[in-house]
Amino acid sequence: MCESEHGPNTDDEVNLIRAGGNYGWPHVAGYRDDQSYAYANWSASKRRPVRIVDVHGLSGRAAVGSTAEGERVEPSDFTPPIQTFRTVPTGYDFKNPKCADRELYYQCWPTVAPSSLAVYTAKNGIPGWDHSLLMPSLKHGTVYRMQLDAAGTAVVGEPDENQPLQDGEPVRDVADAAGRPGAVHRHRRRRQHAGPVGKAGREGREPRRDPRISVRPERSRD
Ligand SMILES: [Ca+2]
Repeated sequence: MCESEHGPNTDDEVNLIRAGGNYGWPHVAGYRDDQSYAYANWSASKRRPVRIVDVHGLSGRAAVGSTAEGERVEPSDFTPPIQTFRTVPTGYDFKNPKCADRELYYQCWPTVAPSSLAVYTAKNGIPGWDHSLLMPSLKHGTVYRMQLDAAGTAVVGEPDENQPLQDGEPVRDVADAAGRPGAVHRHRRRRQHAGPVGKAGREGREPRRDPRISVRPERSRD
């Protein structure tokens, strides 16, 4: 069983889940590499109420201190992810000027914001995609594809980021469509779009049936 998860501001990750495994959180994000992440116990804050600590700006850590990834989890007790996304080196500037308006810097953080994960096994489906993991992104309007090895326990090579959909809006879910080899359902909110990955249909048009990609709208939560 595999799962995808958000990182705090870097290191979205995919894990191969096995019983009893320690996957690190909250002491480790991504790999146990001490890059751009250190655990901060916000509940220990005394000098400043947690509610005003600048969590998003990362400047409130002095109020509670922090521990490096290697301090709390031993290598022998840690199961690393089979893939991480957007690991950045220590010293990375998380305050991208593009997101300075109202200081919404988190919108520019490196995370891709995975929304789900699916195993693609359609042997006669999209060429080259058999035996892959598909991970949609809420931030980049695309579906990341990871090629699995023969045993299905490791990712081979680098993820294929595919071409972003034209509208760049969140992709929430993908799934094999039973009886339609190669089809992928892209669940969206309110709108209906259709087309292969990299080509979005026009808003309001009846979804076009495509041998590779089809769409059904996600139920509105409004
Ligand atoms: Ca790490």
